[in-house]
Amino acid sequence: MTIEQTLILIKPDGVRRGLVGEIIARFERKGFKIKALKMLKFTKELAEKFYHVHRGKEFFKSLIEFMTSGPVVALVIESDSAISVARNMIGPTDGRQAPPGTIRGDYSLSKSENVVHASDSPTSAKYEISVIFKPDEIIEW
Ligand code: FUP
Repeated sequence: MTIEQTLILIKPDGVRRGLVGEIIARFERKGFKIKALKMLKFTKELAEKFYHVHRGKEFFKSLIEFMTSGPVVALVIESDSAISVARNMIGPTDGRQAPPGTIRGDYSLSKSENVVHASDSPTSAKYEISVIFKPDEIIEW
């Protein structure tokens, strides 16, 4: 058993479309513990820091514009193997290819506006959590 924490973002399209409750409910029902939760609006600087691994790629500018286009909801969730479990629940990047039953498969028809983010490795989870949350915002319970 490996207890992990991972960072979930409900992206601006998910917030605009009123999917916040639906998406949080899926993670809760699965059994994750919510350890931190907040709504925020990404600045350009924060979005570029969060997605620094994609700097230089052809989609980087549109990704930053999209991620700063409205509020997001960020969560730290915890479970055994949280990182891979959450990745399987969100599905592949492109909502057109994501299988039904995954969040992207059920709610997105796009590779860029794909409703939700989940960290893809222990290294990125640690980094992404630290970009969005201060240590004292993660609640022990
Ligand atoms: P994912 O880990 O599934 O969120 O996907 P990536 O880390 O590869 O990409 C991060 C985000 O960049 C995606 F969620 C959407 C955006 N993106 C595009 O807009 N176009 C692409 O071709 C690839 C990614």
